[in-house]
Amino acid sequence: EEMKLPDPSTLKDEILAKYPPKIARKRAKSMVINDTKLDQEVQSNVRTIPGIITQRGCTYAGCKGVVLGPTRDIINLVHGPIGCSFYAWLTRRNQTDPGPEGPDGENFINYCFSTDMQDENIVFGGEKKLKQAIQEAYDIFKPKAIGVFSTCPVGLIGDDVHAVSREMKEKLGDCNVFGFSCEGYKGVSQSAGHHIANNQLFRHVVGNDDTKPEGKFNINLLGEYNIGGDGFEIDRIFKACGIDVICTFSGNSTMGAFEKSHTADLNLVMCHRSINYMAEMMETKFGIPWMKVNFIGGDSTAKALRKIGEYFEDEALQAKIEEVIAEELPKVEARAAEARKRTEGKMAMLFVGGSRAHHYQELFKELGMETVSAGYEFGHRDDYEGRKVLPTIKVDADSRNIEELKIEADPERFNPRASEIKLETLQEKGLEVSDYKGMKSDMSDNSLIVDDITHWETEKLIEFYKPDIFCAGIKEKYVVQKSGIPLKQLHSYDYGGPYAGFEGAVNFYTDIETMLSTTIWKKLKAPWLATSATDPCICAE
Ligand code: CFN
Ligand code: HCA
Repeated sequence: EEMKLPDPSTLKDEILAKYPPKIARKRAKSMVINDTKLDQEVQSNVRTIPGIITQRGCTYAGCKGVVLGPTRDIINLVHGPIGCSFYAWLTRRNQTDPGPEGPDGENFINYCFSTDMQDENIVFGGEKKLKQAIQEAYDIFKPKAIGVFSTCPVGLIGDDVHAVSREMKEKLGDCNVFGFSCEGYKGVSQSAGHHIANNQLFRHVVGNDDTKPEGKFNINLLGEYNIGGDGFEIDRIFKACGIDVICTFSGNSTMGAFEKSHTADLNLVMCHRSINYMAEMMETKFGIPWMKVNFIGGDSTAKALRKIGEYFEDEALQAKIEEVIAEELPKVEARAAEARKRTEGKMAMLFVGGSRAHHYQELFKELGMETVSAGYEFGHRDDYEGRKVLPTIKVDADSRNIEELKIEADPERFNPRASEIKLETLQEKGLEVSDYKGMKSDMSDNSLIVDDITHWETEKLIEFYKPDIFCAGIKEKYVVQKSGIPLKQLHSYDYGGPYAGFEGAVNFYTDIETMLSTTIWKKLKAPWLATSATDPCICAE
């Protein structure tokens, strides 16, 4: 049954009271006490207030780390000081397999490529060093492609990574070299980096190979990055259903798969925030419709599969999908029922990225848990309020600095099946085509939605709700645990996973059940609560 949530108005007032008035006015708009009956606006995608501790990352992280990072046969060359590369090296847990060529196939994921800019390059320019680095990477690895990623200093000194890339592409002949103006400071968060990555991938790669696929039901999975092996689990399910994945954007992906991705019949969008741009551009140019899906949670996975079955209007496929669901879902439900003995009625808070703070509420629901408060680091209004708000967004902070590609239809290369199935027909069937329901409508009344949560707000929320589990990232983990609350990382999964699909749900239930069954964090005393230097950090009972 529904849990009745406490009214957090006094909490909100207390939080805002500590800020200078101008800042309080700004933060107030990013903190919304949910009333599902109202069309409330959640301020988002605006600049973080300088001086405030934010969870956010930078534009370079969103472009290089998130979108291009998981592609295994491109060399991602970072033009910048070594720290930008080193501190982003393999931290995101995007997994790869050796691919059909076996262990000798190209996989550069384990490497760290950087121009290692020095003071001298800042003063006299770094283009020469960049050319040398591209040449060196090419000579050693002979890759199909090299992507060049700009870090903050590159934008400040004006190195032209696009001109250098064009020149080197010409010179090398058989290597696709292209650049990204994804300087860290460029947007208000990593979100700007997603947009830049999508634009360049669309411009330089998608559509380069017209080879027709052999499968019967051909899809792309957009916005799935194979963190902790999520993509492998989803692939396993697709395979069991007889659905062919042309390309995943971009978990365990290859340049070859991106090049052919426009031959698919349907785009499935998992993380809308990072990749809606690609879905829109592919629909305009190649006529491929897209649907929002969610493979986090047993029921969501079943629902997504049924949506695909309906799209293809094929009885044999639909029967196969039902068979797979009948085989897999009972195991998931059984594990949830068992775990619920320890999780039922507990409280969760989720402050993560631009989609997981929403998607993972589903898994907590299946565990009988209530999400009392949640928010994105860098979501936009549509991620909270649904796509209906898009036309009313006046200034999209991200897009001010981002080139808008003028995409035109290419009727010659429209996928016949994709363009045959009219969007209106799908909408008539009630399929959420090109439609996206945000976080807000899925949350309870009186839950507190907080965008780009600050450190101060995190502390106050924990004090007020005393949640049973807090979900965030590595920067939050230890601070939260020192206040006695277990923290589940929903970025890296704390070395666990997969959490997507049917097997992923089972893994998640077990991990959460385990975390909620220990009292160790409550026994901790935070160092800042110690009464003397010799006061132990573990309270003896
Ligand atoms: S894998 Fe994705 S699912 S791509 Fe995005 S919005 Fe980040 S890296 Mo961290 S875990 Fe996170 Fe999402 Fe999409 Fe990951 S919630 S913050 S930029 N994200
Ligand atoms: C990023 C990547 C990140 C960081 C995770 C974290 C990821 O934002 O640059 O803060 O723990 O998922 O690896 O979101």
